[in-house]
Amino acid sequence: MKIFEFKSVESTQDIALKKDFECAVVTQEQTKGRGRFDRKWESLSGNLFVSIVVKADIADIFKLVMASSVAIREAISCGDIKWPNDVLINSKKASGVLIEKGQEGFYVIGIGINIIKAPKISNLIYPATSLREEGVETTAKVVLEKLLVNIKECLKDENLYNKYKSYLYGISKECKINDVEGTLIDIDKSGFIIVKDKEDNLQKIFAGDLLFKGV
Ligand code: BT5
Repeated sequence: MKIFEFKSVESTQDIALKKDFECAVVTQEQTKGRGRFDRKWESLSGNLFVSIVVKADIADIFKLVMASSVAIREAISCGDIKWPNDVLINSKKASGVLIEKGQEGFYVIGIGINIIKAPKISNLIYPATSLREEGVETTAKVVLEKLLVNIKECLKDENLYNKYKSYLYGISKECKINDVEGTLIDIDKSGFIIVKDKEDNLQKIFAGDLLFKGV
């Protein structure tokens, strides 16, 4: 896979969104890194910022979600996946994923992993952490190499859903998502989370910010 490497860019997503072949765009630093819902992704130099262009269509979205988070989890050998695809270490956020539609027939998986530094942001529900702060010493380059191999393998893995579930954080915990409060029961094969609400109804939810009580 071709890898485009930069020293500093606004966002690797913007470059990758223009590519119409499978490749990866990586940078040492981002000046306008972004998260989901147009939120900011703090991009400190020394951490990993990569956007991977893959052939896919809308029906594959949940597969991309699962493959990216399992690939990250296995590349760093620690942590839990918080639905849909954050990776938390000790309930703190070390990695985030942004999936966007690229050129016709392609999707872009944007991955940020805090390798050596976590940004200091106050009032976060899931405080930021880095691998270094959690006692894992590695480099962006080493994690990137593993990640690219893992993503390819995960996209072909027939056991991906079970692997994803095995790393998933919060089953049976009390949670809140959008305006639904209850207990996280499960996640189905299409990517919906199933929450048992206070009236004991099962609610299926596809998108939103999942929060857990006491975290
Ligand atoms: C994400 O969004 O977690 C997706 C992050 C994707 C970043 C990658 S880096 C390579 C590629 N190029 C880009 O421009 N983006 C992608 P979301 O779930 O919306 O989380 C964003 C929220 O996480 C922010 O509102 C902050 O609360 C928090 N946050 C921001 N920067 C963080 C960091 N470095 N570490 C941990 N939490 C952070």
